[in-house]
Amino acid sequence: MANNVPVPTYDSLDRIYDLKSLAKQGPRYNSLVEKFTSLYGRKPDFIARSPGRVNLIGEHVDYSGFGVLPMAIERDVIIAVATTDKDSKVRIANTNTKYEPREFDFEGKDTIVTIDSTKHEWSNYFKCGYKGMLERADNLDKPKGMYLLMDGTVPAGSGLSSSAAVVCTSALATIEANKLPLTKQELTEIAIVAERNVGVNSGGMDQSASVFSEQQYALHVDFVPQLSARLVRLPETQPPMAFVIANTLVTADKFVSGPRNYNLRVVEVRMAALFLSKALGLPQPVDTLKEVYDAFAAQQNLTESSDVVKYDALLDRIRTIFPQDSSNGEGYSLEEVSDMTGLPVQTLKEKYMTRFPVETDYFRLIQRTHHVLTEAKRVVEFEQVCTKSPADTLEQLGAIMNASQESCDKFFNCSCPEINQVCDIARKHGAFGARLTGAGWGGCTVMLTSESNVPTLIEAIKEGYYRQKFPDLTQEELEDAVLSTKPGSGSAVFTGF
Ligand code: NG1
Ligand code: MG
Repeated sequence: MANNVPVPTYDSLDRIYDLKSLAKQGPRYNSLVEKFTSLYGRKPDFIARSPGRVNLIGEHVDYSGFGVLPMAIERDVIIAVATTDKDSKVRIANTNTKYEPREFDFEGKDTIVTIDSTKHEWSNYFKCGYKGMLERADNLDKPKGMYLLMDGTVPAGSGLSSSAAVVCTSALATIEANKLPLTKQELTEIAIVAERNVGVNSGGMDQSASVFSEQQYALHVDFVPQLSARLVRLPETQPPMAFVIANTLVTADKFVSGPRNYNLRVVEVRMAALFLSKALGLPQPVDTLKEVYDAFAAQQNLTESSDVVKYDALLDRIRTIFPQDSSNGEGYSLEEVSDMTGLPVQTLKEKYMTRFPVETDYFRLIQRTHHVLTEAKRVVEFEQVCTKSPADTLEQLGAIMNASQESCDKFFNCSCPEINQVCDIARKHGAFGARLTGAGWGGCTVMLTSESNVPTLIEAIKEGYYRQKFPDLTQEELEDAVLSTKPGSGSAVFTGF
């Protein structure tokens, strides 16, 4: 089989794909090429690929303007593509027969293609990438017709960003089919905007991780002053490290429970930023805790100091700055927030609670601020341990992940009993650290362990969690629920088969 592995001859984005991981995927690529050939009666011209991602550290800090540290996982989306000059039709099929084949036409340079975001339709995600790319291609009157076959291994709806993987792959397939001269930076920017066509206000972490990641590296993604990403090498540890991802299978739909969780958190951290800018006497009122952090550092002449020093100074300073609430530590009422920020209740409602619905009696500004600042500091510390790579790297990284989980649970209240249970099992079976990843309130956990302990850890979670709580899962469902992964490489194109 090894000889059959498609050998990448070039990569439109100036990247050489690592042959080791390709060899592992060889049979899957071969099978995709075979299926494609029998479906369309011709061989594909190339295969485009983009992976899913997991966030290693930095939870619920992105919308406060702080950087995060995700990595690509090995699970991915691959699309085999053949092009034609005869028409500008797109025919798309999926190896998973659950997703029926679709066909659509290029609708001209203005519309490109209509996307009905009210329908939960798999091909919409392909259309997003296609449309996003062709909107950029000014002097392309007639795009190539395309024959496509998609194969995805990122479990859908599990917090591993299968959506970004599809959109990035389809955008890449469209670039390559039409030989558009674009960089990875442009691919990422377009994919971020494009995904909004399916009605999700996506932030940028997912697409950046899917496009830019490299094997052995995590990716530090910053959001201000603009989106930027930088590779962070994961150390070669002794024993070698591995990550395990386990889905609690508890679904927390942001659209349903958002008013009490995700959307409310976004509001709480913004209210906290506004209050702190006044209480600290900063030059102007600000909207995010990152702006508070920067302005406070400037005020204290700490601009040249290290991030850790700045975080500690701010955390120390705000320890006594919040007033007592009248609810015994439950949080502030809207009236209290009004007193603290100087904004009338009506203005608060308009500013924070109209665009996205929010339902709550109390706003827990102290706890949320504490989480965000300590978590942002943990991103810095995690990166420092990776760079310095001390003898006890695994223990140190694990401790940071555990501290993140505790903070998410106690201060940000975004964990849930099932996440806590899976993390407990993991720590008892050889995980150095375990935490929720993504928004929380269900969804996935990520744990750090040694490569050799992966089978033991996975078996312990199957036995202690899934077999008790979800005894009816099929083998395939189990394989999608708990999986081991290493930092994988990002978007790439393969040709030459
Ligand atoms: P998930 O649940 O992985 O999609 C969400 C947000 C992220 C970030 C995390 C919490 C979306 C699309 N994603 O991630 O931007 O805020 O929660 O760290 O809303
Ligand atoms: Mg998504």
